[in-house]
Amino acid sequence: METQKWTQLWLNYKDAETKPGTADIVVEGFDENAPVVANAIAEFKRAARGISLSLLHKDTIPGEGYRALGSEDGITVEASDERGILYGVFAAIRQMYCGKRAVEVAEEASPKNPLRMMNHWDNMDGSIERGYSGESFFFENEEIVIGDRTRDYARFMASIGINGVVINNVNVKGAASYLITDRYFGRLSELSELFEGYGIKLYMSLNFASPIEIGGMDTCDPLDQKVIAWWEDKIKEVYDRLPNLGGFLVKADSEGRPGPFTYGRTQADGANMLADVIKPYGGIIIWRCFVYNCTQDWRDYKTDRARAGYDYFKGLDGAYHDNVILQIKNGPMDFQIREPVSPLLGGLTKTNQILEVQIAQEYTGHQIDLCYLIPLYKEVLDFHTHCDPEKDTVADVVSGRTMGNTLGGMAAVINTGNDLNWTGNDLAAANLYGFGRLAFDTDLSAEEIAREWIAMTFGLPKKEEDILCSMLLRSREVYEKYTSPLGIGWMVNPMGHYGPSVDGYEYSRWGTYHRADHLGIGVDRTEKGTGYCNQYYEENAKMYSDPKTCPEELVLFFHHLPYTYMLKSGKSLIQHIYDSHFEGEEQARGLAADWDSLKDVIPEAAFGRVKERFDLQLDNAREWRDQVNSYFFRKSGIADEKGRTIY
Ligand code: GCW
Repeated sequence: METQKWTQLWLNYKDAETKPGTADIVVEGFDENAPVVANAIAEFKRAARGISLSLLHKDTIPGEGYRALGSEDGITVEASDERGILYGVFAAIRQMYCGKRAVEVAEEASPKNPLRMMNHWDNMDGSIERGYSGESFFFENEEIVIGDRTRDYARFMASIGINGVVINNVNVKGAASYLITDRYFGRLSELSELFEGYGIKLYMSLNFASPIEIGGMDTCDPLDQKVIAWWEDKIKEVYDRLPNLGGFLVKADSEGRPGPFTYGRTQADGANMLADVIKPYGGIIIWRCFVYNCTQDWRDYKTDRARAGYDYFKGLDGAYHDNVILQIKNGPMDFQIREPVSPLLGGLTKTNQILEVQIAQEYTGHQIDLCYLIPLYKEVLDFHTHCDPEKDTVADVVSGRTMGNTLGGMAAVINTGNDLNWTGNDLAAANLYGFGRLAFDTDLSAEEIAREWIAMTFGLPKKEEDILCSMLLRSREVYEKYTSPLGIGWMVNPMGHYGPSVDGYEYSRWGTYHRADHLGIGVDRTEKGTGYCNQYYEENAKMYSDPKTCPEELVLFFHHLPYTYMLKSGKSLIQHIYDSHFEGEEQARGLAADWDSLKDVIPEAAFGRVKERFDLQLDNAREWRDQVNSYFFRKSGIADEKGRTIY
């Protein structure tokens, strides 16, 4: 049986075949046989047949940056290093597939973020935690898989400027604990080499309890001399075999994972110990701040999960060693469709920071529902933390502009799997593409990115491009409207996290409550409540602590309000809940109808795949609408002013 080959996403080079095959390649100041340069040339030949290419060394161009310029003689890419060459070639290809002729190509850029990383939550049995696009293409039956698909993956990542990939789940269990042993070094070194050829450093997630689990010791106390000695030997062994390894990502003391708290040590004790051990090899330790009490009592109104990251990590600002980076989720809870920005971002002023976002649509529709997430990432990046008189946005902080540090950037939980189209929903690839582009250049707009992705993936006529672009740009708000209202989050089915269950998390241990009763809803996070508001700098603390100045889309995140509370729109809170849910469902149907209108211009297979997803999305939107509206009607006893059907 013939198996269909996977799609080429935004590198599908539809027109390339029609062009004549030979052209000159000139390389000056680089070794044309060096893997990165050779891969750049191969990519160019594949995408732009018949066009000449010159690759020139130019010291004046910043690291990883490039200047790509077209002329009658073809394309010239100048850079000071090999990654710059690779990115410059991809930039030229992008411009040509976005409508420029070769002579018109002109772009000069260098990355705004030093680290631009993908985090895979892939398990070694092939499953993917929160994966909605099939199984892992890195792991199968506890073995590492390397093939054509791995190379295509690396090409896609290089084309959007990704320079680091963590291949395994942050929940490191079973076989994954053995990734730092002889059992896997051979394959890992092959993978690392393949990645290096595309400017990507290999990283792995690490089990903090490795000394116990694979070392046979009875402790993993980070201050124990025997434990430190064990790590020294282990890391030496790892770097003997994987000299290019970037370092490790660690989830400690979180959701049942082991960590320094067991031994009465701090997060800094844990991170610094590993960082010191890995330092001689140039490695880094990326330490996650997703640490909170996941065995909370729902009766307890004082403990607030939103506070946890700041409470655990802020006090140690300045104590983390210089090859430690703290990785901070964009919001204080967990990747909801709307959350305020984590107060740790910029709250820390002496510590390297990476912003973590989730491309995998765990709470945003499982790559069934359309949800273009770039506007959400933009909001986070543009947020003024007030940590500095000038350079105070999250983009400033994580890029290193605020502190003048060189370790920081952006990481994303990726949405890929071994589905033929990589991302389950073909349109979810826009988030994958968009994250990389945005991490490289945080000034790009959500619309520019959407248009690039559409042009490269589908190459549509203007009118149809506009339709698809508008669909993407509307989708996040539509999803927000038919799911949980005004920043409250969490009304999802527990465990799976798809579909509504208004009280699904209300009486659970996870610290995720909406506190609705017959009079009102919301969590009081002001001084009178949990005090979370005060984790922000004064300007923001003040803004959030008053429902009148708090951005309305977040008002229930910060305040418990009566259903009769009047919003700026002149609507009561309850009426807003009804209206937004009716509108959201209707607008979801609008998205599906727009997709139908593209039938003639989208390749048949992709069209059908996405159409199936829209059918499911409409069921989902309807379910959300009716469950949420009915729930609040029954709680409040207040009827919909417009008399629509509520059950
Ligand atoms: O959102 C939660 C997920 C877990 C995940 C965890 C984390 C990898 O539900 O599946 O575990 O976050 O970020 O560590």
